[in-house]
Amino acid sequence: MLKTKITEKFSIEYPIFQGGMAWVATAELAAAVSNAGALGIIGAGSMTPEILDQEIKKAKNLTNKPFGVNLMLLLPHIKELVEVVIQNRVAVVTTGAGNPGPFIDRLKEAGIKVVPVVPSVALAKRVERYGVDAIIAEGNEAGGHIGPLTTMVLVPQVVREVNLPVIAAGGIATGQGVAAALSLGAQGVQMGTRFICATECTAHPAYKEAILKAKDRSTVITGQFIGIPVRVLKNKLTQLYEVWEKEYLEGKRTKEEIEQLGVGMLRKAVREGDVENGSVMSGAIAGLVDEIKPAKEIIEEVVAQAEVALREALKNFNN
Ligand code: TUI
Repeated sequence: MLKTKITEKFSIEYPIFQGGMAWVATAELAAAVSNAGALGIIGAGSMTPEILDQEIKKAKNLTNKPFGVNLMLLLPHIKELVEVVIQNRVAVVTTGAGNPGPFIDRLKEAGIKVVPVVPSVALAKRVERYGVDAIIAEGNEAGGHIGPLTTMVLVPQVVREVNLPVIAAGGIATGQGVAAALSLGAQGVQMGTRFICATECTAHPAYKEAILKAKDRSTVITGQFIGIPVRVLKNKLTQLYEVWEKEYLEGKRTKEEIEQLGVGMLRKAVREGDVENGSVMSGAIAGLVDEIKPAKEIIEEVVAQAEVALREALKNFNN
């Protein structure tokens, strides 16, 4: 069940990608997700080329299934990271936070499937011309660095405008969300926040606890005014952002000062467990995540829920 163009193209059992979250998505999580029949993804956003090389090798020891690597395109050493994924013949590369154009030919020549995350129809059409394999349309319900549009409006417009399979991301943590994404024309989903609370995720227990405790209004967007919108859980750091962003609008602080506020803060939250002063990146759907369990159980639950939700929706429609 739930076979789509995505399961076919990526040789996976379920049309589910795990978000390649920086500092969070290590080899352990990626391998567990891939072993469970979805696509695990190592988040290279926090890694040096040497560490990424080690993580890929670790994942290969933990799974025989395909897995991916997410490349955060704003990193200064992005070219070296591209070389590492090519040398290691990784099955899939997803990209985020920029236009992957300059790297696509090299990745494709190496036989790597390329799947960019896009926040707009314009970028979706551009990357389609470059010859990518699928597109992740990520709405601003997602955690971390986000674009301006919601999943509800972005996904169907990308689906209409491109001839590639589309994976919906942002705000999906349950099978009901998967059913909604498929109804919008997506052929698969990417989930990030739900997998932070996988047993195999190596994030600090306090980070997982913060996600479990979150409610519907627990996330906010910081950095909006300086052009780097990032969705995080409210805490002492976001209160400071609020004050500094107000001061920025009054001309009392510079863009650079506000940028500095975030430096090293994701690591502080994910690895040190300082969820008050660190940046606790989380999707807006955190309120629906209320259990830590193995990736396999998360995936099986989500797939079972999706099948029920799709059937129920049709039944309600026909009544
Ligand atoms: O990349 C993400 N989410 C992230 S990256 C990250 S690390 C970070 N930390 C602090 C500040 C900034 C980054 C944390 N979360 N999601 C995928 C994503 N891609 N969201 C938005 C975009 C995007 C934005 C602009 C993709 C392409 C793009 O293109 C601009 C252009 O050149 O056309």
